[in-house]
Amino acid sequence: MAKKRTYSTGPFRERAILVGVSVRSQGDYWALDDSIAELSELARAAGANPVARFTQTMNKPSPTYIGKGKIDELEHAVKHEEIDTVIFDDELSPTQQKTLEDRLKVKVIDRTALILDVFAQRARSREGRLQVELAQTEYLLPRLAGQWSHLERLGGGVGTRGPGETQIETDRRLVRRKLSRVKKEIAQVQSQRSQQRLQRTGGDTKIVSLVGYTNAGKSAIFNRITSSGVTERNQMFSTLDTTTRRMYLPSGTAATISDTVGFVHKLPPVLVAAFRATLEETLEADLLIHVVDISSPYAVEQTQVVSDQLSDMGIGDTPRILVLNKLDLIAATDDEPISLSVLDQIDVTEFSRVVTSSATKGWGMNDLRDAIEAEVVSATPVLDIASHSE
Ligand SMILES: Nc1nc2c(ncn2[C@@H]2O[C@H](COP(=O)(O)OP(=O)(O)OP(=O)(O)O)[C@@H](O)[C@H]2O)c(=O)[nH]1
Ligand SMILES: [Mg+2]
Repeated sequence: MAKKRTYSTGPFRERAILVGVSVRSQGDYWALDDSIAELSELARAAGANPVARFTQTMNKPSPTYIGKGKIDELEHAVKHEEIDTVIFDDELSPTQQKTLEDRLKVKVIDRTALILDVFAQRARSREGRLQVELAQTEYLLPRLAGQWSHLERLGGGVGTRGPGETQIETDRRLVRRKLSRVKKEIAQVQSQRSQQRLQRTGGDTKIVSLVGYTNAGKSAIFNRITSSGVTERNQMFSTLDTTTRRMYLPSGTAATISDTVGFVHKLPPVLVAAFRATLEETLEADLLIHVVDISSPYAVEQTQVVSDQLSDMGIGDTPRILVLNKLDLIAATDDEPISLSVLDQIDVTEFSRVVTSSATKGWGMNDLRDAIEAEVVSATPVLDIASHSE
């Protein structure tokens, strides 16, 4: 069957339908439409072309993820819109996925598979690839029964790419063997890294780590502060590997600062677990710099997601500086000064200091250096909202 294309030239992109639900009893602070908007961005990043959205608000979770009537509607749309893939906004259980795939007769993937796919495309270093491979394999293991013969028939593409792909036709025993091999390799990489860290820090240099939502500007700030050339790009998950540099604080004291992988709403736990080696600098940091893109309409939600994920990782109590970045994108006019209304909506007591910045304009970098110095040298937390001075 010939596939519809939006344009006659350019690469073929799978036509996808996005599906999300909001469950009243679960009271998520992230609105359904916003979550689907982000899913759409992830789908594009993975190479799909989202052509329709199906959403439903329900009183309680459904065993089939969405209601019966909606599945009928979806089935109809899949047939008539020549859909290749249906993407669900939450992690589906293996049974849900199988049931939906049997019913819709096209590839069914979930948010987790999509995020793993984007990571698989971005992974360059050996460590990054190993970690994505680990996460994909952990994700696939409970889903192996019967599913992959079906998927192979449907072809690969979005949600099936990456190092995990080669295992599609193997059985669980082989996958388990592979899991232990990957884990062993990661352990080796991890021990090399801790040795390097020890050499670098001599054990007593303070460790500072940038954290934040993907695309917030962590790499841009890192480059400004350390004069490095880490990739900064307007796309999700540009950074997967941690880069660490020595930095000198205004008083001359040395510290190390690390740029690392970003967070996202509903970040799959398999991924966080697999990326433990990469996140080591963050886990062991004396100070976290939480970077927020203040120009995003979701700045408040994104800040909350990152705070929650840091708590889940067991580092909710590490001292933290809040950096409100991309200040240049919310420029003030003569009549209206810059609005930092985000500050009214987030719990600033989590942070010892707040700095405003624009990494691209170079605003606020000296304030940030001063704030880091004050935190790691004096270690007396004071809530001090500095305005940029450059
Ligand atoms: N206008 C403006 N753009 C910025 C600013 N800071 C970063 N950017 C841009 O925002 C995009 C994302 O920046 P990155 O530094 O790659 O973001 P990141 O937080 O490292 O993102 P990931 O590595 O994907 O998690 C890039 O296109 C940057 O040039 C800023 O202060 N103002
Ligand atoms: Mg980055």
